[in-house]
Amino acid sequence: MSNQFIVVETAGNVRSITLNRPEVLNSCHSPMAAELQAALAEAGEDGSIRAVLLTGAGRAFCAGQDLDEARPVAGEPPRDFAAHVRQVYNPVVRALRQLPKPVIAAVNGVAAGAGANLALACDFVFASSQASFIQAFSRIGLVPDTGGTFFLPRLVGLARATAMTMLAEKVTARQAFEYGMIYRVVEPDRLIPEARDFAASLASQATFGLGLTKRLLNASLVNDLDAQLELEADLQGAAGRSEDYSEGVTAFLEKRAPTFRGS
Ligand code: LHQ
Repeated sequence: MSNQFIVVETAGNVRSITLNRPEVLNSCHSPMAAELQAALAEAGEDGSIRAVLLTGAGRAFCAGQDLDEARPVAGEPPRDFAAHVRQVYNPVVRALRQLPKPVIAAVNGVAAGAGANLALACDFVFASSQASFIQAFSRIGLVPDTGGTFFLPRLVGLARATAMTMLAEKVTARQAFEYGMIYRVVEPDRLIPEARDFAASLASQATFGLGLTKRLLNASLVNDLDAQLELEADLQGAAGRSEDYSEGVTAFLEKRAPTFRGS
């Protein structure tokens, strides 16, 4: 599929997706969201892809919903934002979390509203030291979406999540790192090279097991201990039947580096 609002590239086993509407800070309108949904689905289906990198073109990562698309129109009833969130944002969050391979966000600049929460739904968040995260929703009378009220309290605790969502203050990349919201802060010119190297390195790991680990971590956010122990047992069973386990343990015993195929 040819894309107008995102750029999709493949290098080795890594699929890069770049949000590409820099003139509006990569804010998300329905056509861009449709392209993103399709690109994530393709990355999931393509067995040669073993890590995904998500970033933004220009000076921003993503400024959330394109407010021009969402503006009220005089004389017309209010837009159905519930339907919009279900069609546009929820599928993207589900795709990011259900993709059985790691997703790395390289947050190159401001990430606001749904754009901030898009980043937080990824497995690893690298951020430029000049990036920032703004739960901008309350500034315009809306509530957080795109999984923000699920991930943020779990990442930073209820007190900080309350302040971020109700006050909509800018959180710098360094603060985000200190709060445990993101994985790494990188100098701006090193962001993409480091995130790419990291993604390539992850893509050479035991991808099948990483996918199962992601399932476990997802489930841990809602399961009780017994349910989680059961799931760990089930998925360890699956991991133990994988080619990667066979290779990993053989390589260990032969005192050599493993060559994982990701299955
Ligand atoms: C934009 C946007 C934008 C359009 C910058 N839209 N043009 C779900 C369901 C349904 C409806 C609503 O929303 C949602 C989920 C959400 O995401 S709600 C939250 C939506 N996002 C925001 O409220 C953030 C709005 N943007 C900002 O507050 C600022 O632009 C930030 C803080 C991100 C960056 O500020 P600056 O660095 O000062 O840049 P700027 O404001 O000058 O923006 C540059 C251009 O980008 C500008 O256009 P212009 O033609 O003047 O150069 C902005 O209008 C445009 N832009 N965000 N979301």
